[in-house]
Amino acid sequence: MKKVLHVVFLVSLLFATMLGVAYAAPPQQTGQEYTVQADDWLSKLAEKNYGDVLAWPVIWKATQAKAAEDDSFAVIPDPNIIEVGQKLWIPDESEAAALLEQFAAERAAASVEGSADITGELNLLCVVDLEWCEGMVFEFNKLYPGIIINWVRMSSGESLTRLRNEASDPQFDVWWGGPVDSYIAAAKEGLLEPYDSPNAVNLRDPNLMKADDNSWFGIYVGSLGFATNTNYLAEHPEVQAPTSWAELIEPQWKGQILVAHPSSSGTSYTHLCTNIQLKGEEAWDYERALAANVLQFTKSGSAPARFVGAGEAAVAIVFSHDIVAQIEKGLPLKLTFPSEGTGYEIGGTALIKGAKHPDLAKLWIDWALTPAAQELGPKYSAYQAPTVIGAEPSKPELLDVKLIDYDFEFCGSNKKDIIDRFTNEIANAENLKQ
Ligand code: S7P
Repeated sequence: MKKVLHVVFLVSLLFATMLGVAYAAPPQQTGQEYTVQADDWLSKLAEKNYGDVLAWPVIWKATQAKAAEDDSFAVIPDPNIIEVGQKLWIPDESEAAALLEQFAAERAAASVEGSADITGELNLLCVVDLEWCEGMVFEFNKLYPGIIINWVRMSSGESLTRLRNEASDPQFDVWWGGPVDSYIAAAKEGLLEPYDSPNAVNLRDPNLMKADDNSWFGIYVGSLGFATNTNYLAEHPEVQAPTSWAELIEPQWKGQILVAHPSSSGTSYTHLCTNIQLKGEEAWDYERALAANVLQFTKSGSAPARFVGAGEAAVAIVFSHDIVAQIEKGLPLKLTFPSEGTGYEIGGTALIKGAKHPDLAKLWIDWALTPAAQELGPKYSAYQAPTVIGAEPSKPELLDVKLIDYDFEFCGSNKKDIIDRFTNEIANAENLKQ
């Protein structure tokens, strides 16, 4: 997975200004067949054939069109992964130019312009940090000043419970933020309404970044890391900031670790499901040993970084972008990653089934899938990587680490059982640190 994401983000950096990748059948099919060789990338082939690395979507989409009629051509769901021996179609230069124009037009049609004429109320269930929730409400209102947004910030687990409890009379229209594990769980329980957003064409990797039935869409990506208080390190020269999951259960960290409880926090659920994928059944012994070193479980996933920054404990397990946000605010923290591999999240958004204002919820989702909306994060201390083409990651290095091949389907489908087991066998969800 690391390789895949690494390539995705490298490509995104190279092609931040690319003209678009929306699919359309080529007007004419003049060109040549090509068999992928070792070390080929679509961008390399675009440069070789058109003198323009940015023209790689032409080869990707033209090959997709060919594959729809002729199964000897490669099906390439993710343009960042092509394999030796795959058959591609390389359109000639005039066809390539026509396709690039067509992609640009489709991309323009998939942007959001806003309107003062649209009025109404939108009830937003926001799961990211408060500052980002507030900022995005403000930004959306700049585009749609006639829409009154009533919003509430909750942790992931709480928001899922709220949607379950309100299923017969939903109070929210749109859900925005929090790892998609909860969205997958909600979709399975019939709590989400599929919506075919036109802006899903912007997604870098639709296979990974949206539900097959469009019941949720990915809006950002972030990896888990460790935050260690640098004052603690200075005062305890015998210890080093942890660089493995294994170190966290060593006696030196007794009472020095803060992490959220997975029942309330999506961050902590990502950590738990990461270890289940890394260790299988042994993860439960590991989590038991880790719990013995935990000072107190918190309710919110990002709060441990703040508490550790304030010196309440030495190490926090938190999403790396939330650690960076606290470092940028001046807290004495060092960010490290586990050498065994770390988990990552895709943050989601979805239309809630039975929403009372579905049209406004759809406007929010369409907007959330634009590069303009996704590049707003850093303005509000949110450094997750975007999911759409045309938006650049602000901190690409946070994904250039050893990532596990996180199985969202497994973690989403089994969320309730895994959390129940954790609560029953490891730590109950009472007296969580607020
Ligand atoms: O905005 C930061 C962020 O960490 O918040 C979400 C998080 O799951 C919400 O907090 P909980 O862990 O308490 O559920 C993440 O999706 C997001 O990256």
